[in-house]
Amino acid sequence: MAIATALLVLLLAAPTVYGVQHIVGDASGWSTSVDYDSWAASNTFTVGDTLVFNYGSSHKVDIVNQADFASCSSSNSLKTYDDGATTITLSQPGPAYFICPSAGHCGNGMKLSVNVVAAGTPSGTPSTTPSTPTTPGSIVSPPPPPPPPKGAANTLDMNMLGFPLVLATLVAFMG
Ligand code: CU1
Repeated sequence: MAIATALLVLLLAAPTVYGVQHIVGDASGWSTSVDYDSWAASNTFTVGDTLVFNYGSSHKVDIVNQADFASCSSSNSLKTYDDGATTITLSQPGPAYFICPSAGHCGNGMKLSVNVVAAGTPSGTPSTTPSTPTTPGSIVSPPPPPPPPKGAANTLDMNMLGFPLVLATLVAFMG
């Protein structure tokens, strides 16, 4: 899990040439009794990312508009997939809506809406505030002190532990 998260962070940090693959519902896949609202909330969707729907033969994936998403109607589906392992590329920013058209399934929670952000847009609140202004005369201001070397605290702890040990050893040898 930690490795997966690290990989995801790496992917997100890298220039958005590679889309992130989102497994819808994670291990639960595309099924009833999965909370897709919270699944979507725990993911960030960027243009170029893909959604992977994994499902059994009783299910399908319909791309629908917002109104049909709200009413669980599949009569105007923009697209239907029934291959059991559907990869959909999120090709444009904005909301995207998916439901299962099988009778009663959408009402039982098989509905997913995602908000797709434009590639290159940092997730979270957009920062419109300018960065720290450069003050005139900053040339004469001293450079910031260098950060303490990593592991300095550990070395200190070792010394503090080691000193009594050395003393004890010396005492033992002398006694
Ligand atoms: Cu279904």
